[in-house]
Amino acid sequence: MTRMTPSEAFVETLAAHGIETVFGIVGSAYMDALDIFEPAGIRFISVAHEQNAAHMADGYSRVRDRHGVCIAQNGPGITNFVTGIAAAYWAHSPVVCITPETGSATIGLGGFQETEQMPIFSRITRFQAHINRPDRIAELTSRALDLALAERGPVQINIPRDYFYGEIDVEIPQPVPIERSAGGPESLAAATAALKSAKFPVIIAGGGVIFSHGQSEAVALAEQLGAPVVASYLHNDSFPNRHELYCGPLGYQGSKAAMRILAQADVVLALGTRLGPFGTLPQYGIEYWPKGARIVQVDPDHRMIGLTKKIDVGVVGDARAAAAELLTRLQNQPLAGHDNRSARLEEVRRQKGAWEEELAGMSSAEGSPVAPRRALRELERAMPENAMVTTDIGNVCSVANSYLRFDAPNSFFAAMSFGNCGYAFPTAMGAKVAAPERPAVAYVGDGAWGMSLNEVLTCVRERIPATAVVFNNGQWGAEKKNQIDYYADRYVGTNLVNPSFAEIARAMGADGITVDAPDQIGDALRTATSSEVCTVVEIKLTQELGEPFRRDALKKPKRFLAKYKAYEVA
Ligand SMILES: Cc1ncc(C[n+]2csc(CCOP(=O)(O)OP(=O)(O)O)c2C)c(N)n1
Ligand SMILES: [Mg+2]
Repeated sequence: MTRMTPSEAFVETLAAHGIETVFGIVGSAYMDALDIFEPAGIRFISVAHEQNAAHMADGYSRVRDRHGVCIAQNGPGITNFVTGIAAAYWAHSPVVCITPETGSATIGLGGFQETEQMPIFSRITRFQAHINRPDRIAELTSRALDLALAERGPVQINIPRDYFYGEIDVEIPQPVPIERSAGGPESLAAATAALKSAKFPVIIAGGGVIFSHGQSEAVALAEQLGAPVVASYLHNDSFPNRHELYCGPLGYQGSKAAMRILAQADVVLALGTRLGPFGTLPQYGIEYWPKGARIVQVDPDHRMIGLTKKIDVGVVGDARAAAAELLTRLQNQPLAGHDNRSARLEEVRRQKGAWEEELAGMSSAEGSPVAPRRALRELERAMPENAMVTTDIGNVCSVANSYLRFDAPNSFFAAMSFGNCGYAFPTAMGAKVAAPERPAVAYVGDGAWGMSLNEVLTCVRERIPATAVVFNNGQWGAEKKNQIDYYADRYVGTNLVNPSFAEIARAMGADGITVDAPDQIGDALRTATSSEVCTVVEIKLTQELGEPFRRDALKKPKRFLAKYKAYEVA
């Protein structure tokens, strides 16, 4: 036991868990701890809005595969975190949300900057630690830090602001890492049997393959089975895209080849995926989910097993360990899918070829302003090998799903199922802080850019040379697409009036490049990603839009009242 202040115990515990970076905005509530971040080896990155601090922590955590930490002032600073933490929850990011709270002596009186901070985060965190006495600050902080990694999701550490002060005798806890296993013997035996008997096995490689560092095990298993591999929605970096067995990503604006191959499966190995419902909806009119196939699902979270799809075998296990175990069990075994291996591979080649040809045909438009798909193709061509790419929620960003290819894991950090506009840029900033040697590129729509551009200030101030590619189409396009398809072109709230975003970036002390022709895009991206300063590449696009997000959830409007009759669409 050592005598120290709770602030010292708190900061020492963060340091003991290897925390080097904290994103946030200063506040008196935790200034006593903040004051000793630097001597503890912790860099405090001062941002423009707390939501973005949470997104930066998310991006940082996804790249480092370690904690991403954010902190703010009690009350309004903390409520500003909510969207960022919800996004991290659905991205499975180990974000640590530190929430100093109003003082314990006056809580409940409605003093300054007071709100109940535990209920707000109760459904978007994996664990909430409330520091109920100053002398438990290290223990509870350490517990939260362990659980963020063990359960791969955000945790909250709620600290009454007066509990940073005082004197306590404390031992700083060391991290308690957990070992993950392949799953139970019975489910693994059933999974092996299913894969052995498969005539057309297909693997869905999910985020769990990345989180478990299981890419080489997944590759070995796919090769052993001769199984085509598709990536789950927005996990385009879960399997080397160059591999001959790789077909492409599923889901909205994904690969038709991946969908057509999955549709032929008789056994599906869903490896490290919860099979999120949005990511498995029919696309392009293709009902690709193989309803007759036997489904083997591997996920470390037993609550995800069989949640969204009917499955035949559920393995509660780690994707890497399970893949390695299945590989061992399948070695030197007769495989029903062995004889038609080359035909299957031929089918993969055929489907990939057809989709690439279709994509190329859609992506070759000339002219200024630039057609969105042409812009995405030019960006794809110019993307540096080791880039980290984040994508926002918007029509152009979503169409990018077909044009983003990766060979290494931890390269693609899309706004996942929470689907919030404003995710991509701060996440790219966090990624850049986590891996300064790699280019960090955010794809952002012009509407969403209005939520993020304030963080260019942070990039300048904190020297974070992230790149933003802003798709300037003068509209909240993804939502306008619904008005086009369902609401007789009545554009309520979807037209934008934009300034020059490149000029704004320059006024903020960053660089800005405006491009309005296809042949300028590659150079602009290369200049931006090799620059020492944050660069905003603004691309002037046509207003062309791809398929809407939610055909599954929209209906033509029906109106009963006479005054709204003209607003009915037959
Ligand atoms: C925080 C938040 N607000 C609103 C929405 C609804 N929404 C989804 S896509 C979209 C339009 C995005 O427009 P823009 O960023 O310009 O991209 P574009 O669709 O034009 O490519 C909106 C408003 C959302 N997903 N998140
Ligand atoms: Mg737009």
